[in-house]
Amino acid sequence: MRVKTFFLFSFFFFFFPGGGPSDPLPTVPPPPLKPRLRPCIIGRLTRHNVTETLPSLVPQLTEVCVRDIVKEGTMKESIEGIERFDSPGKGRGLRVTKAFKVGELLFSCPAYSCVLSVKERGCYCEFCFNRKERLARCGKCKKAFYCNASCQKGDWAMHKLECSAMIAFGENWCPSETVRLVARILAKKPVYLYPSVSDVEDIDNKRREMNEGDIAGLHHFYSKHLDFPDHSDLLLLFSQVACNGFTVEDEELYHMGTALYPDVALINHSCLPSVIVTYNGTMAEVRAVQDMNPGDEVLISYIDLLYPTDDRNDRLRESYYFTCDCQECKTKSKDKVKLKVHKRSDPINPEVISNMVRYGRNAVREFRAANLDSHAPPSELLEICERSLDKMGAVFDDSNVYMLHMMYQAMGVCLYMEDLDGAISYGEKILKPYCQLYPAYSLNVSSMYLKLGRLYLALDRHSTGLSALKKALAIMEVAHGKDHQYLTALRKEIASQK
Ligand SMILES: *[C@@H]1O[C@H](CO)[C@@H](O)[C@H](O)[C@H]1NC(C)=O
Ligand SMILES: *[C@@H]1O[C@H](CO)[C@@H](O)[C@H](O)[C@H]1NC(C)=O
Ligand SMILES: *[C@@H]1O[C@H](CO)[C@@H](O)[C@H](O)[C@H]1NC(C)=O
Ligand SMILES: *[C@@H]1O[C@H](CO)[C@@H](O)[C@H](O)[C@H]1NC(C)=O
Ligand SMILES: CC(=O)N[C@H]1CO[C@H](CO)[C@@H](O)[C@@H]1O
Ligand SMILES: [Zn+2]
Ligand SMILES: [Zn+2]
Ligand SMILES: [Zn+2]
Repeated sequence: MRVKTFFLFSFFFFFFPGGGPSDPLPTVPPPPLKPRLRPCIIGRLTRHNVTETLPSLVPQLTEVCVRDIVKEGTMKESIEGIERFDSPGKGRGLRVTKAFKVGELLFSCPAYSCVLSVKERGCYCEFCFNRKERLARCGKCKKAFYCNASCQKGDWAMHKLECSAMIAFGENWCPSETVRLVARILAKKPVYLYPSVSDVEDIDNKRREMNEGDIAGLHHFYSKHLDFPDHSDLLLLFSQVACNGFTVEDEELYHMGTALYPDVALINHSCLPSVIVTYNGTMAEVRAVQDMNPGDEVLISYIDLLYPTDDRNDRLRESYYFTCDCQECKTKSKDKVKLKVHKRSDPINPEVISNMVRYGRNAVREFRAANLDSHAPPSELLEICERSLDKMGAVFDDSNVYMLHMMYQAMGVCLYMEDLDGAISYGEKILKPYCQLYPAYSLNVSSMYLKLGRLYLALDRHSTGLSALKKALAIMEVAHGKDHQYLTALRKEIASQK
């Protein structure tokens, strides 16, 4: 999945007799309310999954962008100030034809297809992704929530793929989010691209295995409503969605859903991005985070920019099949601070440091594996964090990114366990290095200010809380735009404290 988060490719599926009632448009009963979980439930465990091997996918696959499967997805010539260009060897990209200032909207893009995460049901409308206090739920499955009958109606073409199936499968209804998105794409009957056999054969085994699991899940949960293309087309489609899908996140960076944005998928990667993508309902909005001049390429980051150059490029190769050659990757100017070690009178042996880096990377993986095994109790996750922080702390400074990574995870676990003081103490250590290591307008930084600010307020530390929220607000004005509903809500939150 493009942009920062790695999407969980899960493929549990259980066999259970299918079938179910036919599909009339259900009526909305008086809204049975589900309490709003925000703004302060900030702790949920992360759900990243990563392929560890280097896939040997043919390069064309990244070029064969989602646009090839999505007929309507062609960029409209009418976006003023933006044009497509093809640079030989580098593939396609977008560039600006006029100047844009920091915080200016370059363009917004409706989702070709999107799906709300199962975990977020009841917090957001399934159709427009608006966050509302009182959502009405589907009278039939009682699982999908909407603003009102018109949102429900608007969503029915997609929801009917799942409504009766969820009733029929009950507890056993568990397609992955990728499967759910692919089902929606298929329901829109895009024009398929017919890949040559070699494209599909070059998909590495691990990814192929995941895709096979997802294809089985698709057939299992969606066969009633969909005609499926060939197996090889499906394999390719799943790979394309993996490369081109965007994870939709809220202002605290919690995963809300997954979507396809064909025009945004045209934007190339840089570790020094010129734009940032945020979400307004189901729309993606692209705003400048650097002043841009005519001719400048529009560049976003596909990955988390916290990590040093080698780690970033491992991630890019694993997931997007290319190596970045941006200025930061060439000069590695931030690597040294990112890997900061303790100052000692006798310098630490380089071998000790590189061993510790290896240990740090393993700790990241170990935590991720334990986190994905949803049976691991929070206390065990916290122990992994604390153990690795202890060990790395002998060599690494607190601002070292491997330390920060584990502190960030620990903070997530504390929030999950509602240990607000624990969360604050990790958050306070994280914040300053985040501000130094991330670019000037980073959602990782603004979301950390938000989480901390809300934690302080929850513990009645008003002035500290307010000043953190104001810091978040300043970044979000650039990233989300001054009128975004998150900002309106945040300004209210700030005003209500006075
Ligand atoms: C940065 O933000 C992304 C979500 O956009 C998140 O997945 C990632 O864990 C964050 N990284 C850190 C180190 O906070
Ligand atoms: C995570 O990805 C690996 C493949 O890299 C897969 O085998 C594993 O099942 C995935 N975990 C979950 C929970 O989906
Ligand atoms: C239903 O909710 C949507 C989204 O909030 C809104 O735009 C629309 O006007 C509402 N429709 C009716 C009939 O209330
Ligand atoms: C969000 O989208 C709505 C319409 O869907 C639009 O009126 C509003 O201006 C957008 N907000 C921002 C901050 O772009
Ligand atoms: C989609 C696309 O054009 N990707 C290119 C982005 O830039 C790198 C090099 O910096 C290319 O390798 C990609 O193909
Ligand atoms: Zn709605
Ligand atoms: Zn329903
Ligand atoms: Zn780079």
